[in-house]
Amino acid sequence: MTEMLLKYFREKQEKVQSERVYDAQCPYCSMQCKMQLVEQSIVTRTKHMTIAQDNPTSHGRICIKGMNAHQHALHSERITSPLLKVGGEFVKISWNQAFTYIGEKFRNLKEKYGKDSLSAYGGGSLTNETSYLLGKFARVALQTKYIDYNGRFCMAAAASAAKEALGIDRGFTNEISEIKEAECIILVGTNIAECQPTIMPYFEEAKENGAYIIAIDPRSTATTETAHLHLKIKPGKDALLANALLKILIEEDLIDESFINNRVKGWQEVKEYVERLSLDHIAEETGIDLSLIRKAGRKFGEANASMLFTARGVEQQIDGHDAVRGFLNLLLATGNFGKKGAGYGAITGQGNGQGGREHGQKADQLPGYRSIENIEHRKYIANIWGVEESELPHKGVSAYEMMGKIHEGEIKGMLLMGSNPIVSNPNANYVKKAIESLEFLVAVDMFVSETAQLADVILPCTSYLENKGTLTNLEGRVMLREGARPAPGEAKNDWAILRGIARELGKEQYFAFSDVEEIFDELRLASKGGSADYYGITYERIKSKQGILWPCPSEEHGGTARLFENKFMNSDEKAVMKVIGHKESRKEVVTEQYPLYLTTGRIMSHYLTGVQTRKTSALEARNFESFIEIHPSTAAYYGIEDQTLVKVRSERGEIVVRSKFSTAIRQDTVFVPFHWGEDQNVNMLIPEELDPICRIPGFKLGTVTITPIHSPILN
Ligand SMILES: Nc1nc2c(c(=O)[nH]1)N[C@H]1C(S)=C(S)[C@@H](COP(=O)(O)OP(=O)(O)OC[C@H]3O[C@@H](n4cnc5c(=O)[nH]c(N)nc54)[C@H](O)[C@@H]3O)O[C@H]1N2
Ligand SMILES: Nc1nc2c(c(=O)[nH]1)N[C@H]1C(S)=C(S)[C@@H](COP(=O)(O)OP(=O)(O)OC[C@H]3O[C@@H](n4cnc5c(=O)[nH]c(N)nc54)[C@H](O)[C@@H]3O)O[C@H]1N2
Ligand code: SF4
Ligand SMILES: [Mo]
Repeated sequence: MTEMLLKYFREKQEKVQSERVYDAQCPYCSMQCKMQLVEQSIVTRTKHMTIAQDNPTSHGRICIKGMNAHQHALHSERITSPLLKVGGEFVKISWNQAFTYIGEKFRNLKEKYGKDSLSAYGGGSLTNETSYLLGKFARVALQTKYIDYNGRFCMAAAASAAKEALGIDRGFTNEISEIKEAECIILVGTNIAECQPTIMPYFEEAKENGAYIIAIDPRSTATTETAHLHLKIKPGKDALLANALLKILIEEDLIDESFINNRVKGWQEVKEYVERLSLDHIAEETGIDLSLIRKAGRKFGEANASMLFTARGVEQQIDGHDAVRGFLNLLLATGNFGKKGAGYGAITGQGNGQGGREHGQKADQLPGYRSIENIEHRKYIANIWGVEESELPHKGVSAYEMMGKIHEGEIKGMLLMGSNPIVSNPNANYVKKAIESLEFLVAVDMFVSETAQLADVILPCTSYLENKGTLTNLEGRVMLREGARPAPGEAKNDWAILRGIARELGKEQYFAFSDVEEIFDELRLASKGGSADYYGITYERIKSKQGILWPCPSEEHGGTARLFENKFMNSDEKAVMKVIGHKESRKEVVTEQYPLYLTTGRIMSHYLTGVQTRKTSALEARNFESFIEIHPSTAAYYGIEDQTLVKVRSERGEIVVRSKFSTAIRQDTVFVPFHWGEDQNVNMLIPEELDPICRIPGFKLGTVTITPIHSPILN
């Protein structure tokens, strides 16, 4: 009887079940894996699952974050109507009320303190269309010079290094499929196995084809474990190591003289400089055995085609620009550009980290990677926007420096879109005070993040499932995200929110877009002739070709798979080498009071400040709190046991996290991820110094002391 009943119900279930499938693209890392959300209604219940879709970059792969991404987008804590803070509590208001109130506040601040009292702060999760519009919104609607974004913390060093050395910053100089053609690959400060997991098969294939892989990281990670050689460097010493490798290439006669003579400037100075350096001294300073450095240099130089990839381990340093230049010197000296299986890749971080830095959210940039200080560039963009060149503001300051401008009283109001700065900025206590002291803060988010909690108004935006637009992946491939699911409640697309506020500021005519594709068409024009030229890319073409690699200057152009085959992009078509001197003095060094190096980064299951992944039960179940990775011998010295609470203190603040013993880390170094806020926010410990060239903070190097917390209840 029971079986019959079950059969009856099963059959009935199948009858009433309905299924909807939404095409999607992962909201997280720069691989931008294609996927589908399957929504099944079964009697009274709706079930969701994410499945992978084939595409030229991720080939039908997704990782654990992608697989569970829908959990945050469908979460009950999504904000579904505008919220106004009244007496310390958020109350729901209508969009009309919100826009009117924001317009009034921004206008008042402008009248009282001037245009530059307003600011915009963006992020690399925003689509190209929103990034473009946010840049235009700051310059045309707010009319302020103060705009920057979280990409300043992410790609600034690699971007500025590639731009100066090679004349263009496209992340990867080659299509991703060329990785398998390389004979030697150096991975510097990148943990791709946890941070871009679906890229790993490319490296595995390269290995199967005989490639030799070298990883440079102070920790053993899932990535270094796949390498043939791991150089376990002391944090912050990468620039020195790059010079040592170059000296070895010279000593071993592995330099490509003809490539240098024809295509590179600055070689003599660099050569003379590194020849004077002592390899023994560098080995001691970097903490790496000289024989291993020599082996790495030989393998790299002897290969017919070598590739080198950098990520935040080497870039998020106060000499990040120079350190990347040091590694670019190696590729230039060996002629490893413009041919199959040879080239450079800055492994982009956020989903639209690449496109987000090309279209004008950066303080000194206009769309198409144009410069806001170049008169021709200003005129071109002013013309597209229909304003006078003289009306365009000049460059502002970098993201962290905006916090200084708030403290100084120069910035009074901010529109925050797609970032959680009180958790992601260095020197986080100072940053929290800055945000708290703003006269008016509007946060546009899906959730009440730690920073949104401090806002006067929170505006609900749509998620990756609901917001259509283009994003540019780590190869430079412009992809179209469908965003076809209806928005929950009254949530709006970011670009529509900008249009609504612009209207209140009397600038409606500049933002009168009725559809996201119209914004893209304006972006195409604005980028035309710029170094990030998207002019030839249309929604139709993206759909039919599954993404197009920029530069793509005309609709007849197929996109650019490999850069620099015949020329570099600097005006004289040559690449530029740079002498990397060592001004170590600005970096923190361990002292008796703060005897350990602190480095920070990521783990597989969480994303950035965790606002989205901490709302994802499948991920939260894996790691629900932060930790400190520490060598057991170091822990023993401080009387710390495994899995116990530890106070970690720097000159700027302190946090409490749980110990996690690992022999994989250097004994002089501890590692803490940055996915948690409040008393686990590791950025309260991170110094405020910035790289003088690209203004990236040194997230990868602080000095701390640690003490056990002997609490029988807590432990
Ligand atoms: N799971 C997950 N994936 C992500 C993200 C995430 O939050 N979680 N974020 C995305 C974003 S925005 C970014 S920017 C990327 C970041 O991607 P990665 O840069 O690969 O990630 P990190 O963990 O920050 O740092 C990489 C490695 O640098 C090492 N490192 C630390 N100090 C040094 C040093 O001084 N020298 C060298 N050579 N190495 C050092 C760390 O031990 C770490 O293993 O990941 C993207 N993907
Ligand atoms: N110690 C340390 N600090 C670091 C780093 C490190 O390695 N170590 N890495 C740095 C790096 S590389 C990065 S990229 C930054 C990132 O740090 P943040 O800029 O703070 O990035 P998220 O945590 O992703 O915050 C994004 C916020 O935007 C919301 N959001 C997501 N998608 C959208 C959208 O489409 N529209 C809108 N309006 N909102 C959206 C999310 O809900 C979330 O609240 O952190 C930096 N900070
Ligand atoms: S987090 Fe990155 S690798 Fe994982 S599914 Fe998303 S885009 Fe792909
Ligand atoms: Mo990033």
